[in-house]
Amino acid sequence: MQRLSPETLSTLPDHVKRPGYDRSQLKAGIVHLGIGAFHRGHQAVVNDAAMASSGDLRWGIVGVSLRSPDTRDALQAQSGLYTVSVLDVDEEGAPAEHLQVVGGLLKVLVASEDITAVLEQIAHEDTRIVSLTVTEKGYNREPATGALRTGDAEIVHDLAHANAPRSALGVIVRSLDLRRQRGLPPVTLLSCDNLPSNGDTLRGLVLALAEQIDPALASWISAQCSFPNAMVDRIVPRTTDADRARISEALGVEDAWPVVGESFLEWVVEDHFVAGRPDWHLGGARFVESAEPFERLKLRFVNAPQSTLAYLGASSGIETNNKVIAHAPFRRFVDRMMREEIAPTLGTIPGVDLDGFRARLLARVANPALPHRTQQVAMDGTQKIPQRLLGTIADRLRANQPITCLSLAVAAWIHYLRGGDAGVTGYSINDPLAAELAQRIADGDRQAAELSNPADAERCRVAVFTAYTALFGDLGRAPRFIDAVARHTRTLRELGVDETVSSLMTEQ
Ligand code: CS2
Repeated sequence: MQRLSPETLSTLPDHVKRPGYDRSQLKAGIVHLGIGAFHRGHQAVVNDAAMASSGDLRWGIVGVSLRSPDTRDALQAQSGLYTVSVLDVDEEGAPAEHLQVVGGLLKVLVASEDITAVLEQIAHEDTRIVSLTVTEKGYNREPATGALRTGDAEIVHDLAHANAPRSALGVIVRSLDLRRQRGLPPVTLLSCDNLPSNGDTLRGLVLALAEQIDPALASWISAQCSFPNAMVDRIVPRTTDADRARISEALGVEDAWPVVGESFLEWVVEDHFVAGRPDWHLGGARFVESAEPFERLKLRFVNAPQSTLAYLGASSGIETNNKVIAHAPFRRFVDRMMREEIAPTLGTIPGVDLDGFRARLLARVANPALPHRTQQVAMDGTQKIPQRLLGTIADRLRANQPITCLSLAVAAWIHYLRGGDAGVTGYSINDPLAAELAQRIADGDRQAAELSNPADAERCRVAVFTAYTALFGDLGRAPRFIDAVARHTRTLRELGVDETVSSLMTEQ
């Protein structure tokens, strides 16, 4: 089979949407760090639509992989072209697929192979925006506070070798230094990761690192560059071999790395761009003065339920989130958690009806055409749980409100870390802090072994675990929190996930 490429574009079936502009006229205005599926199925799609509508072609994208050459290797032979498949079900419940070839990606650089090429690309006069989807762990931050983890191996490396950085933060700091030295204008740094106040967080981390390398550089960045906050939302699971085969078959040419996603897409961005920006609103993005309420909505009302379902499912042997939510007690549980315990912490958000939003989220997760693996969502819990669940719990405890369901979500994570239900096997914990987590669990078990009363022993296990301050902050020492979590971890271990959730739902 021939490859998807500029030469084979004209052979694609009519129903496949193609770039609506002349690719040869594109300039590389955007450098994107973390060229994974999410960026290719979200920002790049909006960017393509904006360029096609406005005719402003200064916004081609140069993608950067910090480590793995896989995306570059797959897309090089396709000149950066790839397919986005939108998978939904039609009115009769049958799967419906819409294919679109995205043209805005010019090339992919691999930082671990050629760091100079990456730094020079950002320090190029055409570059105006550096955007990022490097996942939560790519920010080298303390989970509870968002501060720079100065002891992190990558950061230690980048402080010693500022000219040849490995971390995203190090790449940004060094390339901004080159721009400053060359008298080039500043750029906008745009985080598109699921972090609270992601722009402010990125700014704080970049400045903290720059300050240690050269305080004058830190002042330049602080005065010249902007870091808008942004909320991003689209379910984009990892592409499977079956997706590759099906999409290539439909195209009539081989696409080595297409991306699959739902039709839902949200992008709410603060309009603070120091070097211009594409007309992304023409592609469905919204520009606002403050993204904060939308970010909170996303983390607490989309990501928290997704993580909760993933831990319930992964620890009871269910492979994908759509199957977890198809189980009635799990669905009722997450619905109740959202309605009773999360929604009241969200306040009023302009233009958002929380009941409608909740129903739509549950339907999005249930989409059978787009299975999202529980293990994929469950990974990197230390990097996700604080902003997805713990902030909400802390807010509720401050207001003296119940945390019955939220504490079960945290307990489900702990249950998952401990190996899940009896009989569930075959997964390992994928988390940058996995060793620390395992150590805390072992310490808790050892201390609990001294206690004869099972309730005291369970409380002890949980208290040792949640005393991990870098993750739980002060919340980890709050007796109400420890008691609530311990009640659930014990039931989960003794009865398993299904019975724990089912009995909670009949209890109320
Ligand atoms: C998911 C997200 O993998 C995960 O942790 O919760 O990727 C989620 O699907 C997106 O944030 C939805 O916008």
